[in-house]
Amino acid sequence: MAFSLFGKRDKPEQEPDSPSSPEPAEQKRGFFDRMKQAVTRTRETFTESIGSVIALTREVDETTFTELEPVLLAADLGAPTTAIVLENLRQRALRTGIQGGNELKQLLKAELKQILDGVVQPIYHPATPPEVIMMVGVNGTGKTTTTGKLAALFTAEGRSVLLCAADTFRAAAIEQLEVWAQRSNVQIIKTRQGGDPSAALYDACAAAKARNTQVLIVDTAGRLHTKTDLMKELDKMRRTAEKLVPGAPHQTLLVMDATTGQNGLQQARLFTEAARVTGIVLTKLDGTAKGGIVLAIATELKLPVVYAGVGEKIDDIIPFDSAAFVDSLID
Ligand SMILES: Nc1nc2c(ncn2[C@@H]2O[C@H](COP(=O)(O)OP(=O)(O)OP(=O)(O)O)[C@@H](O)[C@H]2O)c(=O)[nH]1
Ligand SMILES: [Mg+2]
Repeated sequence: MAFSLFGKRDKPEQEPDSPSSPEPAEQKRGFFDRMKQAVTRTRETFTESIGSVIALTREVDETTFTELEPVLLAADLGAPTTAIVLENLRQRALRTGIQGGNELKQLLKAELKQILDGVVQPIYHPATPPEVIMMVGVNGTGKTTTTGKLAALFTAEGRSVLLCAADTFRAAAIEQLEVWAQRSNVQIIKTRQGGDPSAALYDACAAAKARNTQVLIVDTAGRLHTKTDLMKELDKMRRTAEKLVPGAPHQTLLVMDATTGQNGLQQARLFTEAARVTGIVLTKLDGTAKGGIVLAIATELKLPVVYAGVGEKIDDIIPFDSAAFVDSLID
């Protein structure tokens, strides 16, 4: 493959299925290693704190759970999720009659994985292209960067991609997306700054259909869920896409900044209700010790994290995998 999903684009002229393609197992290893690296800060604090709880645990009892509570809260699981995890853990511990701390660690891992798997939904890819993916969220979370990264990721998977610059609001937003389009070597449809984003989207849908492009990724302007006009604008964009492409947008991804923690979660809750979000992209996971927000997203938003952003470079994106995440979080 020209572009090992997580490596550099070193031989762009090669076919996607050329012999240098990483094997799926190798690719999975790559995802795992990158996830492990991204949650280093969370793991270090989490594992250390769990370690000290376990070190004191001769027998798993109520004190163990009381001591575990601040550890989960510190990793940003949030109060409701922490309560759910502890209660389920109590039940599991009772059922299985566990003794030592290491068994408790394994049960905790199983519990966290189950929470994440509980909200996974199969992604619907339409039989007839294009698949339209809308990127939404509050200001500065990483929508444009993620749009660029996804363009490269999908291209590396052998899918054709078109970008739509539907942030006509912020100065230089269109130019920013153009840079990403060049980096991933994909086409872009744009209008002038201040223009109607729905008009740009209309043109992009028409172009994607005419060119038989497989994926159309729409970068929208940052907005607060409280700005009614701006939320209506998103609605208008949805309707425009639907008019040209049946079922579009097929995915609406809310881009959330992991470093904003519980505040971001509150915003996201209101946003998901208003914008019919289908999944979360959690960015800046590399810069936080509060990676536990992934679990709060699952229990409180009932939405899966589908991609994690782990840096500012084009290949700093990982398709989210619950097993890799939990194994990375707890040693
Ligand atoms: N460390 C890190 N930085 C990121 C990540 N994703 C985005 N960023 C940075 O976050 C900043 C904002 O990214 P943008 O992509 O412009 O965010 P946006 O949501 O499009 O912003 P607006 O369009 O203004 O709402 C940039 O400096 C990016 O480099 C990530 O996964 N990790
Ligand atoms: Mg942007």
